[in-house]
Amino acid sequence: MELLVPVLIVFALSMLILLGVALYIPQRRARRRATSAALPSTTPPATAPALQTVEPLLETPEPSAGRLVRLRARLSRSQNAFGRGLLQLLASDQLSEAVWEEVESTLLTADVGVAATDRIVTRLRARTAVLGTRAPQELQQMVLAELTAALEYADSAAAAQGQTVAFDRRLRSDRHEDRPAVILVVGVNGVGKTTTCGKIARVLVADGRSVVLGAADTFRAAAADQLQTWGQRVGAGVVRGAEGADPAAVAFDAVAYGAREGADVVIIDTAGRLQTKVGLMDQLSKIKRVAQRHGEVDETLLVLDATTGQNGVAQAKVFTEAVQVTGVVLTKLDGTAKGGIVLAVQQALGIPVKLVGLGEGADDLAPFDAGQFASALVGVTE
Ligand SMILES: Nc1nc2c(ncn2[C@@H]2O[C@H](COP(=O)(O)OP(=O)(O)O)[C@@H](O)[C@H]2O)c(=O)[nH]1
Ligand SMILES: [Mg+2]
Repeated sequence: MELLVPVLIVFALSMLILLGVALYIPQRRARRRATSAALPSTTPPATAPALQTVEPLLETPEPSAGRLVRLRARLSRSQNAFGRGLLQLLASDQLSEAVWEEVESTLLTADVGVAATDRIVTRLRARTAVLGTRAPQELQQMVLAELTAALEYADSAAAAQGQTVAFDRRLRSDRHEDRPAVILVVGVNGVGKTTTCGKIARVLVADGRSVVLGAADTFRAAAADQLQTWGQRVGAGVVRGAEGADPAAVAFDAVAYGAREGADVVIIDTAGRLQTKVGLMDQLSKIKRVAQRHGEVDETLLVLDATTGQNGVAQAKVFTEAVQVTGVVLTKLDGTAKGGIVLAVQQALGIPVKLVGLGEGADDLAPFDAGQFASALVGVTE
């Protein structure tokens, strides 16, 4: 009997412990289930930021690797006097006065322009003197760095002092809430305006955007025909007037049509005959004014032919006085070793080169990239 009491107490205690364990375990299981059930619902938001980053990519057509490879190949094939000559010079035993003069003339031959050449040579001389650098590879990297900086920044003198305001090279082609983006394309006859309109349309259409081309070059019916052929080729609608029609009216109609149809972008091609310089400039500013009745023109692209060299800078000045140019398209870079014109144009006008033309084909257009371009110029293969 005396034994029974402690046995009972032990029994009662173990029953209590068992009961507690039995009640506790299912609760824990339930809690674990709840947390694992919550997991899937917390994962999806992680994909949301990824979706957002896709949008900005559409603003500027990304350079496809193939295009840049082609740019390099073509620039180096076009007897790249610039890159090779420069490196040979810098590799000479003595960096004498005569060598620096030759470096200078090589830069000038490549159409880098007097001011930019001066700045680059002065900086190279200072750096080689301070660092005592003589290894060809280091010199090559130095030239590359100087050129890239000179190409990248709106004010390379300020960039040299660490104030780096890089050019904004995005092509403004985003549709507004209630109307399409409008791109006006201007330039002298034969530089590649119509071709560039077609190539830009191609990139935009490939991005899934609807494009309308406006044929505001009404001097010859053939000009509108050429644009129409491009439109058919790349999948863009074309608005044209009769031969000799008022170009400004065609521009107005093209924007109105684009707005009505809910197009994303309207690209207006213009005429560029210079013999009537004053007339042409008046006409361009009228086209812009009239197109603007629907809302601001987003982008006014000046097309320059790289093979015309420094003359292009003079042309550019005339155009910038008539219309506010927001970007330069440098065409026919495939046919010249004078790629330095990019620098000269940017420095003289303070306007960025946004696109480069590398051939007559629909895909021969690439966004300008300072680093890649400098490498191509200097002939650096990597
Ligand atoms: N090699 C080369 N030819 C080009 C390029 N862009 C245009 N062209 C050619 O230059 C010529 C004139 O072009 P076009 O677009 O009619 O010039 P527009 O008078 O300014 O409209 C045509 O034969 C084009 O194929 C380019 O980037 N490279
Ligand atoms: Mg044309």
